[in-house]
Amino acid sequence: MGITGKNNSALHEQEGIEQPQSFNTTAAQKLMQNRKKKQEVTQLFAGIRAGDKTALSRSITLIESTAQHHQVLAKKLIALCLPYANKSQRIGITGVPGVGKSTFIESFGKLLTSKKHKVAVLAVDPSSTLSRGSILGDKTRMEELVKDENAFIRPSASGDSLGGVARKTRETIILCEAAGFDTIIIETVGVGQSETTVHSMTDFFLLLKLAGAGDELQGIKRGIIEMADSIVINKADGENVKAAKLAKVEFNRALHLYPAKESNWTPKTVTCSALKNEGIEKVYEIITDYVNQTKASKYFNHKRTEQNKFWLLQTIESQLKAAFYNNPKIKEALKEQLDLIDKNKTTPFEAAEMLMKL
Ligand SMILES: Nc1nc2c(ncn2[C@@H]2O[C@H](COP(=O)(O)OP(=O)(O)OP(=O)(O)O)[C@@H](O)[C@H]2O)c(=O)[nH]1
Ligand SMILES: [Mg+2]
Repeated sequence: MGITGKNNSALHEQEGIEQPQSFNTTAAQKLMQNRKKKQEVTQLFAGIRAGDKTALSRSITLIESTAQHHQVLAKKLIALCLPYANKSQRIGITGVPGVGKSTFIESFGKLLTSKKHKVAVLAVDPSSTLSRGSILGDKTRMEELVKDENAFIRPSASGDSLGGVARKTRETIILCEAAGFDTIIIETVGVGQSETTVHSMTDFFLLLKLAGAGDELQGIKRGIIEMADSIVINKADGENVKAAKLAKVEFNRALHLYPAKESNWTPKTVTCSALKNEGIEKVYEIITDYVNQTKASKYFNHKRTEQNKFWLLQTIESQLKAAFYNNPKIKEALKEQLDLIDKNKTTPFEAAEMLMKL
């Protein structure tokens, strides 16, 4: 064994030196652990600021963890990142399964990186089991973007509630922005409630559509069209081109029936082929126009402030709810009250009042 050999090293400690009795080992261990944790957060933060994608991934995993000690670290990390957040454009993309969201994001993302943007792609998918499946799909459909050094793709946060997934996604946005990503794309499947959630955390909301046979407006929830800042009719290629153009005209006509938006922005309908990489540049122009226009009118920041207020209330609501239902006293009393309702011995209002007083 050479000079670096374990036993010859100057750092090697002799065995058999006992700890003094008065020394509090658990306190010392705790101190060491805390120091280590602090170091971990500092290192992750430094990595994020350096744009290191591995550090970013690890940080997001920390955020997604439900372990109490991870959440403490995650909070510290987010606090460090916050001053560097907010400097991005956040784009929400929705559309029914198979419309081509992932394919579109691949083409659009490549266009963005070719224009020197740094792109982070996140997904909101409330159904955790489904999202596990689509991770594989997305990685193969975003083959080029995955390899792009200026792109970062993170599959859906899984969670048991949309609220939980939403919180994680909002925190992930902050981390990505602190890591220097200037465009955040958030994909969600256009079924259920997740579109509303994504809409409430993005600046620009894009609805991907297909040109269908017959009534173009069938099967689209009115609310989603109202939210859209742009409707992009995808798969406008081959035999589909004609139908897509027709759909574009119909949507444009339909959009005029809606009241003017608070942003003063008139939603634009265009056609594209994500697969053939056609019409993508036009979408980029529309989004750039939107950002310029709303920044000039100050609506851009106004909307973000409103979103923050919304999320503040949302967070309070969910925390109050959790605190209420997790309270052991409430749990027991609630059981009793439900039982009383079964026996027709109380009314829901009386029971609720009684529980709230607790
Ligand atoms: N012809 C044509 N096919 C396309 C186009 N865009 C996507 N596709 C195809 O449509 C299928 C679905 O595309 P995806 O990008 O996975 O769709 P998605 O909306 O992400 O689907 P989910 O993640 O399941 O919701 C794939 O087979 C794509 O190759 C397009 O512009 N033209
Ligand atoms: Mg997809």
